[in-house]
Amino acid sequence: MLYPILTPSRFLCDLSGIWNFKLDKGNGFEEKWQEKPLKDAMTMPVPASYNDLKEGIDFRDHYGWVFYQRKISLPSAITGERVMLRCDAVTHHAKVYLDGSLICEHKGGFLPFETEITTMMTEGEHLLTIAVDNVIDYTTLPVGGKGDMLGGLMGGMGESEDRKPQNHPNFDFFNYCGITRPVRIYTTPKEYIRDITLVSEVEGDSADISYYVEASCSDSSSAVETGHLPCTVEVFDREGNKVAESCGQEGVLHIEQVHLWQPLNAYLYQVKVTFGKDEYTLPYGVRTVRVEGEKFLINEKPFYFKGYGKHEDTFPNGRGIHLPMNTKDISLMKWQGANSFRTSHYPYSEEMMRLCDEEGIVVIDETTAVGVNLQFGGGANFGGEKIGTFDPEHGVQTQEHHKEVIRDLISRDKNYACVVMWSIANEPDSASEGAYEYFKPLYDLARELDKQNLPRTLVSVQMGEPEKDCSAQLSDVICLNRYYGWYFGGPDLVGPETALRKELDYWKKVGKPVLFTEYGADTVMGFHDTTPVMYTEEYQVDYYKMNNGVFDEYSMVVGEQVWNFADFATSQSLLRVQGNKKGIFTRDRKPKLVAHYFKDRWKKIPDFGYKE
Ligand code: GCB
Repeated sequence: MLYPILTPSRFLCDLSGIWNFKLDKGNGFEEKWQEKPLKDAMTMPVPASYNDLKEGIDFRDHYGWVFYQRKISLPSAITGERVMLRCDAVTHHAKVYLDGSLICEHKGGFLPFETEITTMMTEGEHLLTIAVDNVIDYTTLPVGGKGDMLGGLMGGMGESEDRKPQNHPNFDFFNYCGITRPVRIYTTPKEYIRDITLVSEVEGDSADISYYVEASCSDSSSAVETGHLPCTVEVFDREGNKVAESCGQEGVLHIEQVHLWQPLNAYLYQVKVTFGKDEYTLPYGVRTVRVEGEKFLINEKPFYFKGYGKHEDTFPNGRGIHLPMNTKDISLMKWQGANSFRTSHYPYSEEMMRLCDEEGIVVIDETTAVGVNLQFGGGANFGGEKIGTFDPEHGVQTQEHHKEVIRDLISRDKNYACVVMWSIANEPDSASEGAYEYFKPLYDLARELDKQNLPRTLVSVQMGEPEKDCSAQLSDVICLNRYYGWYFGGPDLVGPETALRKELDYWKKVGKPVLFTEYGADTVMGFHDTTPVMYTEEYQVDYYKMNNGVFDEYSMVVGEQVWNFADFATSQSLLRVQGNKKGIFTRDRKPKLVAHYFKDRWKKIPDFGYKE
């Protein structure tokens, strides 16, 4: 799916601003709120998560639907064009109405969807309503559980009679929701470019970019392929010189003396596609990625990942897009010598992906599959009984939706040079019965859809036995979330060090690259002690020194992504002190002691060839 931009053939209008808003306590659809202006509405900015923007726990933890509404109209200058309404992310389930009629529905809170509104946008004002549901359960991604995921103690309690319905995230981040990324109207000519796919091969100092342009004509609902209009593709370098050109909807663009996209040294070409009257320009970096034995190769050189697991999490935006914070985060990463992050635990905004392409930040792109693990909360997710995550009757029912998410993610992100690996899931129950059968088709799907054949992984949880984890068979890179010295063994660091070595001895035999995608210790900024006790800044430093020392002993460890870049909001629980405090930076991006330790370490570790 193409990112919406303004071009000589495309008009673009951002509907960001203050919308009308109302919580639905259960009567919204019955009273047909979508049909008329909302009564007693409150104000709400779009895009943003709504939860932290008004006061009170009932507002913050609202369960179910909310309604957003505004009027829209179009300038007469665009009459005759195809008009699209695009929502970049609505968390988690959206029903979109125009003048009271349902025009589209979408499940999943972190990927874009769009619908054509050409014929409905007649002259004058129209009422746009977006109803948003935040309910998560065993059919959604992320997964909602039936008890508290952190507390084995609390796990079995589930819903008591006198509790009002509420979400129980089976994951450790606050269930922020609403219209979290821009809503836009854009136009195209009637015959238009529907999608562009680019795949690079590099040989010596030249590159061949294979391209595929999908084009459609919008008159028919079945979007007929059109081969009759001229299609040209031109590539321009940074200075605006044309360096390659081709005709037809499919072909190869040859670039001599190619400038490669390199981590922390990005180079983007502009690929301009013209199809009939339609024109679209895509920034594009040429680079290659592959795994060979124990190595992760970018542009054929062994890369070492230094960086983070992150969240899209700021105050008071929640998960709402925050362009200045994205820019600041990348600046802080560069200050420290970091070169990469994982989009834990959902796809990030397209603006962030474009920024990473520009800035040369390497990205592991993760789906929304977090919580596909019913062993959390002591495994007591079903009336106190333990049930298998992939139990056909009582387990998760997410596989079909999981496929949709993989399809939409690859369709959205396939051309970004920054994306070097697909993460199919975070901490699923991948060592349990049924896991291989659940995941094998998903890995196959990713391989089939991604013409670049990027490596695939799943990020594995410490609870499972490594020997049984299906990621050993399925993943191209073994990604480990490990908490030796925190959840496992803390405050002792000696026993955990031995245990970590023992585990790595096992992975060494598997013969694939190993990447630590999470390790960390909660640390409250300002807590200090001469004896480094848990939660102090000193303990966090010692914890990382121990773990990093062990990683350095193993040649197949190709990177360290710390958990987490910054402190972030979570559901309330006995283990969370106003959120998760494992940040290397605080939520407002002030460095903890350990940020300086990592700066020192990462500045000394080269991006390429660290363990040669
Ligand atoms: C994990 C999860 C992450 C949590 C983290 C923690 O393994 O992947 O979402 O926030 O642990 O801090 O417990």
